[in-house]
Amino acid sequence: MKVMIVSDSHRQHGNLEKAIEREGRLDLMIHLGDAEGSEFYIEQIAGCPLEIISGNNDFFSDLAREKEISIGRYKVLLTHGHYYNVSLGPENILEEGRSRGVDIVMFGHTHKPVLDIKEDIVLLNPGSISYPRQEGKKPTYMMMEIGEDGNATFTLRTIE
Ligand SMILES: [Mn+2]
Repeated sequence: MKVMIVSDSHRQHGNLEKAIEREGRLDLMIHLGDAEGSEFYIEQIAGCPLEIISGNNDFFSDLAREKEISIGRYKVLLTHGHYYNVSLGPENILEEGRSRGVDIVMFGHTHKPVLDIKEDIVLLNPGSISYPRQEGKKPTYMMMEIGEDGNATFTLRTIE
């Protein structure tokens, strides 16, 4: 099972189109907010189901603010992250994920990728596919693949 995780596209889809073309057939696309009304377009180009939540720039959106979904045997919290002050650090979102008992917390908002695989929980931020802010400022997204043993592997991917 192949899952693409993106965030903070802010109505710029060139890099997202490149990423989709590069990865080939997907089983699921996850968007962690700030699509700014482009969710139908994104679902169309993904060619697979889309799980999406609203971000702090989705003012008029009727998307859910957060979701808990299952991917394989993993329980996953999808949240943009601004409710947990992720710009200041991961402490609050980590606590929220642990209190909900999820296996993976996926968030965005900072436009900086994070992949922190702890013993009890995974913190994952794919960065921004459109407006990266980490050092080097390359657009990023994350791939999650579930193998035949049911285990997930995560890969941070960069667009040059
Ligand atoms: Mn954003």
